[in-house]
Amino acid sequence: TDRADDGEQTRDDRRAEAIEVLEANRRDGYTVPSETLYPFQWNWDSAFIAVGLAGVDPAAAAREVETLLSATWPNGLLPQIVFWADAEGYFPGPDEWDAGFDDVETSGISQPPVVATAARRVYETTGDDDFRDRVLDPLDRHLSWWRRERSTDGVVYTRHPWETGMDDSPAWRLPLERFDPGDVAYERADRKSAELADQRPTDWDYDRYVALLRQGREAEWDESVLRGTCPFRVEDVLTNSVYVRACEDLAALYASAGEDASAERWREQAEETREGMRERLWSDDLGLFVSYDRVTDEQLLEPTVAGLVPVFGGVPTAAQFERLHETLTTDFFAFEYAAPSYVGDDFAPDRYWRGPVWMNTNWLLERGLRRYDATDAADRVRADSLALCDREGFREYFNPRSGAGRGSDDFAWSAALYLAWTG
Ligand code: 9WN
Repeated sequence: TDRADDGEQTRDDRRAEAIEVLEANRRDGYTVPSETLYPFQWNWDSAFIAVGLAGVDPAAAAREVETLLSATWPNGLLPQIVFWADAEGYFPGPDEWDAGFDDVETSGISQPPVVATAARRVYETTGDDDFRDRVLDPLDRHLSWWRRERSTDGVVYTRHPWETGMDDSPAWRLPLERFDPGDVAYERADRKSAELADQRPTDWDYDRYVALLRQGREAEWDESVLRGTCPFRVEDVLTNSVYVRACEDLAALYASAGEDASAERWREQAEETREGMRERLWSDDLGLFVSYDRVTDEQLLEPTVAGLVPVFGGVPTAAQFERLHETLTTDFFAFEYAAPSYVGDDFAPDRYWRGPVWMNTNWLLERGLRRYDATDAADRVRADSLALCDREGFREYFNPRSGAGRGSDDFAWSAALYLAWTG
């Protein structure tokens, strides 16, 4: 029992540290992902942060969600970054993006809409009907934007690797190889040290990120133009999984408000996207879901953790889940710590989305596994996640072999999801 007490003590200490990290990173109504690397409000970061805060400081969680939603563009795009205040040391900043509306400066792309799941969690923790009634409209406008501007048959596409949240995923290599970024002049501000350079995307990738950004700016972020001209149009499997879940969560919020017709409409939307994913995003060869290139009409056959995340939206059929579970336990449980972001030939255990374990994808995966009653697998993902943070602190990502912490420290969503898992 001494041992168990020690364990609990460590956990309590870590929870207190997690709360400190979130408080230190808090600004006026929102939380920055990392004070050193990402000094603005990020879309899906804020959503994960609100999920964690819901159990310890629901008022702050509600504010996090509402501050983010207040940056929804008139057309319904919810930006990847909101530049509420000036900050040094990040490229590309507001001038480079030249996007937003009124006096709200933002980037010109979005990110996976975890915000609907966060809003539902805040609502279910607080029971605050006023909060629910305030978020329904912006959530509806945002999820409608994905459907209207970014899909033809319910499966949504992304038009920038940053929009997927998994910037340098090996799955984007083929689509990025296809176009010539030309001579792009810019200065990176995301590598704070020589050591960090090996843990961040390469210059080859960055040239293409910046070229895509400048093409979007040139088109004044007009979706109807970019739909035809943007060279990177990818149906990202993670974004779609999160989108399905977002539609379900919005439906649940509508149902609790007694708006049954709207609830039904969003449940149908979730099902339409699920069906499209089962058909076009499933690879029988890999036993995994994959992303799909809209430009060349082909699957991007790379084994990334994103391909497991459809469980979060209840996407896999029973037969698909059986295969998926096998792939998970064989390939993604093959390292000391689950679940690496990528397990293919270019596996790079320290570099960003090319191998390291991230807390947010682990959380999406763990929640989804529970949905399929895969308790052992879910328990392993949770236990590994907690062990990594217990050992290394709230790092941005972790080497799946050694467990060593990588990227930023005091990283907000790692702290927040630790709270969500241990609350
Ligand atoms: C660009 C903030 C964000 C995360 C992304 C992660 C990283 C940004 C960057 O940091 O991306 O959005 O500058 O590398 O890839 O998932 O939201 O934490």
